Amino acid sequence: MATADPNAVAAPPGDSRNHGQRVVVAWLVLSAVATPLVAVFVGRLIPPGNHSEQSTGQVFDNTLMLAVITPVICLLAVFFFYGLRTFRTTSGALVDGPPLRNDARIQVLWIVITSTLVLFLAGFGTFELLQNGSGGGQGPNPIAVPGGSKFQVQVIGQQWQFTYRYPSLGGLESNQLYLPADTDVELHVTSLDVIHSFWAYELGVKADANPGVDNVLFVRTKGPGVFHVRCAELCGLWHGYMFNNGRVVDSGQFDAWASKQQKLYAAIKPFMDRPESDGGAPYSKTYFPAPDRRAG
Ligand SMILES: [Cu+2]
Repeated sequence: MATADPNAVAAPPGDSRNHGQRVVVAWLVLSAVATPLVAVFVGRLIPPGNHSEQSTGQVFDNTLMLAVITPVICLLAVFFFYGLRTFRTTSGALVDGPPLRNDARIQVLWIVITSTLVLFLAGFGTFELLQNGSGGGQGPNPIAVPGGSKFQVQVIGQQWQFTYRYPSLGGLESNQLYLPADTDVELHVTSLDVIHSFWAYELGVKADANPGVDNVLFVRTKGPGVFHVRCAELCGLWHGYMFNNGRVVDSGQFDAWASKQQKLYAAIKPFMDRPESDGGAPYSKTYFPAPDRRAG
């Protein structure tokens, strides 16, 4: 009596020539449906938010990258579930699947698609970086400088807080970062002691705060809102507590805040300042480690 050969290759279900076509059709349909849905509905949820032109630009970049990657995820999903459903063994017997042979068309297609994707993303990322610095600190000599007048704020990191100095408000110092809405802001980020990193999350800007370095970054604020400021560089024991909220406010609110802070600052400044002759630090764009007092 003839017995079944345990090493026999199982015949592929259906017409094996159609598997590739079916996968491609399912993939194209799923991608055509999923990509716009992802771009429209998921894109708006992507960090860092829309408090500045820079952060809006980053949301756009992230949305575009997500849209580009959606067909890739769709292909993986279709391939996985098609394979799972079509080639799943039901007999329970462990047998080898049909032999796989190379297909030059698939290999060429794979190389072309992946190369195109990678080169596109590299080109796109480089373009966006050169266009506006993408919200990063640009060092003391920035290359992507927006035109027009800019509202200047100096950000000084120290263990373990940020101090904000407003040259246009008579050198006012505050531990609150208030910025006027719809304004080009030029931030000068530096440190008194160790390396910190100034990260205004919803504004989409981040710059290292290094002693001895005036790290310039630009941000164009949008409408009023609250944003988070964090130190993003491990800077010592209380690094985890080096955070605060900042505010973008309209011009009336900003002026009210500024005049209130100026009065407060005028009242406490005599107690903060020590003359240079007594070892006090003069106003500077940068500082070096171990000054014997706070900035200002
Ligand atoms: Cu820090």
